[in-house]
Amino acid sequence: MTIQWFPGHMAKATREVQELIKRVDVVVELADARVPQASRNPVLNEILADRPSVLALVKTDMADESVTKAWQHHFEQNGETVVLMNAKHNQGTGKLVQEVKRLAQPKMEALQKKGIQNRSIRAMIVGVPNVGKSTVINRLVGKNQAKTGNKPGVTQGNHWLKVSKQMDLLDTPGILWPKFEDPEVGYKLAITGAIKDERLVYQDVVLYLIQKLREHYPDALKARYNLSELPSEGVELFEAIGRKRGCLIAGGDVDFDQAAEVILRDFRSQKLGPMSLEEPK
Ligand SMILES: Nc1nc2c(ncn2[C@@H]2O[C@H](COP(=O)(O)OP(=O)(O)O)[C@@H](O)[C@H]2O)c(=O)[nH]1
Ligand SMILES: [Mg+2]
Repeated sequence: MTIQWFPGHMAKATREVQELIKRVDVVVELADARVPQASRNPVLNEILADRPSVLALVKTDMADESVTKAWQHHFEQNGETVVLMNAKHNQGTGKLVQEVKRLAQPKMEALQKKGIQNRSIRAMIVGVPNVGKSTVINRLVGKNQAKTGNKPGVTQGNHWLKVSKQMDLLDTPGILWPKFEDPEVGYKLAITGAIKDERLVYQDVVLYLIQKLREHYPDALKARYNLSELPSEGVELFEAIGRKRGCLIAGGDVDFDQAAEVILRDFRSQKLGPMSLEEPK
């Protein structure tokens, strides 16, 4: 397994997010609906201090609907506020705004008691690379984007985007790196595109993906790659798919690098259908 993190970089990124969080009333944490656990940062809870947060499961159009529902239930059982979103059909934005307002309510009431009126709610987005932070920001801000500007009383360098009369959004989303002592977390992040690293060994990643899909979505695999039976060994299945897709090197052996690319591209571009890579326990 060659997915590596630089602990120094991770610690720096975490500190930066921690500083940004101090400026907002509510944090919107994005997680990929296909890997809701793997794409969350376990440290976030600590750096939130007592700030309220809402968990937005994004890219729900790419995930298995019933598994996403199970995750929502799981997180809600743990007392979390969950919103399901997808940019493809522009779903969830209104619900997200509503939940942010609800979570900010105690803070806003406290400010009013101190005589501070008409202070906008301040929110920020956090999440792993490529999860959809910019997309959600654009959805929230929409045509108000032009009305951005500095806000007095806030450390210079940060800009606020207007979501509505009552809500501002920090224009810099916080990038969080998940911890993964667990190699499966690394595979899941690589498959879903959170890690783009030239040192990634895509054959390992794709072998993991194939085994997952074989277990949970055998029919989709059979249909996509025109296979009547799925070999039980992951490597054999990998090879069979490569052969079906004509990924061959001279002499007729399967080119696993090329096959890995094809399979990963199929998964990421939804050619296999909506799929989730993990389920709540
Ligand atoms: N299918 C689908 N794709 C999405 C969704 N949200 C974001 N994306 C895509 O995911 C990729 C990364 O999104 P981006 O907002 O740049 O992520 P960021 O790195 O967290 O800012 C882009 O190609 C988006 O079009 C979604 O809800 N559904
Ligand atoms: Mg971005």
